[in-house]
Amino acid sequence: MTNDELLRQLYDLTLVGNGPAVLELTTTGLTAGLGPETLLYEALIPALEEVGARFERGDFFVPEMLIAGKAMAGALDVLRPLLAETGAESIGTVVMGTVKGDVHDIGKNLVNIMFEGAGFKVIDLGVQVPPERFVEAIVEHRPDIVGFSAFLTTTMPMFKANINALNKAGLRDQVAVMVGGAPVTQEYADVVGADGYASDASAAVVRAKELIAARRAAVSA
Ligand code: B12
Repeated sequence: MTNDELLRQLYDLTLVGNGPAVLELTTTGLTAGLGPETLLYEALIPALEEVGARFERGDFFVPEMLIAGKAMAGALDVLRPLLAETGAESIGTVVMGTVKGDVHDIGKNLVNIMFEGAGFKVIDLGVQVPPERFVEAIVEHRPDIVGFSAFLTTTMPMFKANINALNKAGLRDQVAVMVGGAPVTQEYADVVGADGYASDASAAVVRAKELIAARRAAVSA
C-alpha cells in the first residue's frame, strides 16, 4: 500500500467510525514513516469535517458522529506521546476546558496535546465546565492562560459568561483568555473580549506564546 492509499483508507475508516481498523492503520502509518501530523491533518481531521458535513445534510445522525469521534479519539491516544514529545521545562501553565453545555472534547484534547508538546503544563478540566469551576481552577493553579473550547453556536455565549465570572472574581487581569472551537472566529473572540483565538492546535501554541511574552514584557516594563 502506498502512503496515499494508506491516508485515503484511514480517512474512509474514520468516516465510518471503524475504531479498531483506525487504530491499526494509524500504527501501520507510523511504522511506514508517516508523521503524526500527516496522519492527523491529512486523514483524521478531514474525515471528522466530512462527518460534520454529512450530519448537516442529514446523511449522518448522532450515532455516526459518536463512533467517528471515538475512532478519532482512539487514534489520538496513539499519537499523543509522539505529538507531546518533550523534556522541556514548563514555559507556562494553561487551564483548559470545554464550556458548560458542550461535550465536544476532541479539539480541546488536541490543543492540550500540542500545548504539552510545546512545554506548557496543562490542567484539563474536561467538558461541560461551569464558570465557577474555571474560577476555582484559576485561584488554585494561577495559570498564565485559561482556554475555553466550544463547538456549538448555542454554547459559544458561555465564553462571555466565563469572562464575566472572572471579572466578578477579580481575576480577569491575572490571566490571558483564549477561545476556540469549530464555529468560533476571530471576530467572535474580539466581541466577547478574549485575548486570543486560534483556529487549530498549532496556531493555539503560537498565540499562547505571544500572549505570555506580551504579559511578561508588560510586567517587567
Ligand atoms: C464528533 C462530533 C460530535 C461528538 C463529540 C464527541 C467528542 N468526544 O468530542 C458527539 C456525537 C457527542 C456530538 C454531539 C453533538 N453535536 Co457534534 N460534532 C462532532 C463533529 C463531527 C466533529 C467535532 C470534532 O471533534 N472535530 C475535530 C476537531 C479536531 O476539530 P477542530 O475544530 O479542527 O479543532 C480545532 C479548533 O477548533 C481548535 N480549538 C478547539 N478548541 C479550542 C480551544 C482553544 C482555547 C483554542 C485556542 C483552540 C481550540 O483547535 C482544535 C485542534 O486543532 C462536528 C463537525 C465539525 N465540523 O466540527 C459536529 C458538530 C460540532 N456537532 C454539532 C451538533 C449540532 C451536535 C449536537 C447538538 C447533535 C445533537 N442533535 O444532539 C450534539 C451536542 C452535544 C453537546 N451538548 O455538546 C454541530 C454544531 C453546529 C453548530 N454550529 O452549533 C457540528 C458542527 C456538526 C454539523 N455540521 O452540524 N458531536
